[in-house]
Amino acid sequence: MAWLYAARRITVKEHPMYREDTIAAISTAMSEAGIGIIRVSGPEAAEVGSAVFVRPADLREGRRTQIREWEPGSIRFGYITDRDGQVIDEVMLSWMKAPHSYTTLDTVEINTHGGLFVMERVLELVLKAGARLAEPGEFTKQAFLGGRIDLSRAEAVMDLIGAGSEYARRTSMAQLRGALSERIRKVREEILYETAYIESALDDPESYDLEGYPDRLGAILQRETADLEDLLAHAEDGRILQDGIRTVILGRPNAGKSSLLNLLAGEERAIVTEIPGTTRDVLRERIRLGELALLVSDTAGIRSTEDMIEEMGVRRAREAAGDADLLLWILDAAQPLSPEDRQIGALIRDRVKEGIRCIVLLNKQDLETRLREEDLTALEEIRDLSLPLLSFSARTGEGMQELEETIRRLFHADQSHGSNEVHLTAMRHREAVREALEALRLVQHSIEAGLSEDFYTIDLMTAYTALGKILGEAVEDDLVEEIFSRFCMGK
Ligand SMILES: Nc1nc2c(ncn2[C@@H]2O[C@H](COP(=O)(O)OP(=O)(O)OP(=O)(O)O)[C@@H](O)[C@H]2O)c(=O)[nH]1
Ligand SMILES: [Mg+2]
Repeated sequence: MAWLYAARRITVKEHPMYREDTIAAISTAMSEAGIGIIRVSGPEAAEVGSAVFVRPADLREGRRTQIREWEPGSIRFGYITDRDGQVIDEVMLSWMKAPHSYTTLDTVEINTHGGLFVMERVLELVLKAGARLAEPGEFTKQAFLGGRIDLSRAEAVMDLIGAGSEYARRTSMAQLRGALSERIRKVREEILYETAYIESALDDPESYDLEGYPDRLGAILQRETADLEDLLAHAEDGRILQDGIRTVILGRPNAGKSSLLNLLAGEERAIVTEIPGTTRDVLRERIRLGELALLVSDTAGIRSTEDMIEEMGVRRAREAAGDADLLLWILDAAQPLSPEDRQIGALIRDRVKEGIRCIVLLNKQDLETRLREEDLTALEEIRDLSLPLLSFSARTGEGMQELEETIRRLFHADQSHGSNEVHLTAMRHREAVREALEALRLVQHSIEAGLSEDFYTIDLMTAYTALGKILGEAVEDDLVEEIFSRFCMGK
């Protein structure tokens, strides 16, 4: 049966993409630093290491150092020498024996002094000794082909390196440790079990009874589709939180938009004056708010104006609002509502109806206020949207805590804790889940239509294969190449 082959784990040597090469690269940053690491991985790693590295005692006695004889997991001091015996650097060298290494293959790591020239000289010697220069992501690819991690976990390595917030770090780490894989694997195992049951019953009707089975299968599928739908429902939030929430500050001139940006950034990024129309262009800043990352745009205050430059700024503000995940509408609470506020209210309404989230900040609470919450909730343009309203002061920082909490709540950032810490951040994963869902729904239709059991198995296997793509089973080699090529060098 074909599905049995798909379910079997193939080992690295059987994999069509496996190459017997020993590869090497500088794994630390290509800049000056205290240390630099040159990683060598593959069947000849120990021999390549021994060709360039010598321990002090061996050097004195004119012997080569035999790394392969060391205890696995050991790290030793010594010199990197070139062919003429000239010492290039003093290093620490660690030896990890297959399969207990990052790549699952024999691995040597050379900790050199972190000068660019030094690292490159050492790498050059390593390559002369028989290693091939690694491609970007190739060490992680070895780990994948070696069966140590599946594809979703390999992708998480890249996300973890790129993580720009505590939130992103936590979800990538959960995925790296296999949270997503586990959840997907559980669903797949159930599907496989049911398929096997149906096939056995069809082969051997005397030992297996299919009486009442469709109902039982229907109940299982109901639970599974609900589980996958739940994953999809939170996928978009997951992506937004991972990349950083694109946040646009809107409001009429002088409301305090630039002051808010400065408060969030913790420094004076934008010019703040008491003159309305100070900000003309869109200003973007990457900001960390607690565990979240925000990509904040400060915009020109929205009003009708004769000033051509300001008018262009207003147009850009409107455009930015269309391209946001979150709008922060800031109002000057020391002033009563104005026609411009209603204009902005209309703009907000249109965006919110498109699914963009919005928080309203009643700013300047440190002054005597002339604008109350009721005035806003009564505002025709936004009355039925039930937007969160917060009292705020960009001067004193009042309301910052609530702002952070409200953002977390709107993007379900807290649900990534505990059992729900799985987020489908990659488009590739979402498509696979969608495909699987579609197939499982077809099975449900077949059950409802009273079709015979052999109709179920094809769609069940489609769902099984679709979910396997997340783990990297049954994916095209091209896709694997594509995914790893997005990695950085040396990982
Ligand atoms: N008292 C008080 N003043 C504030 C507060 N927030 C902003 N201001 C003042 O309001 C004025 C306008 O602030 P900005 O941040 O420049 O306002 P803006 O919305 O960026 O204005 P434009 O760029 O002109 O659209 C400045 O004088 C700020 O110091 C606040 O919370 N309390
Ligand atoms: Mg401004």
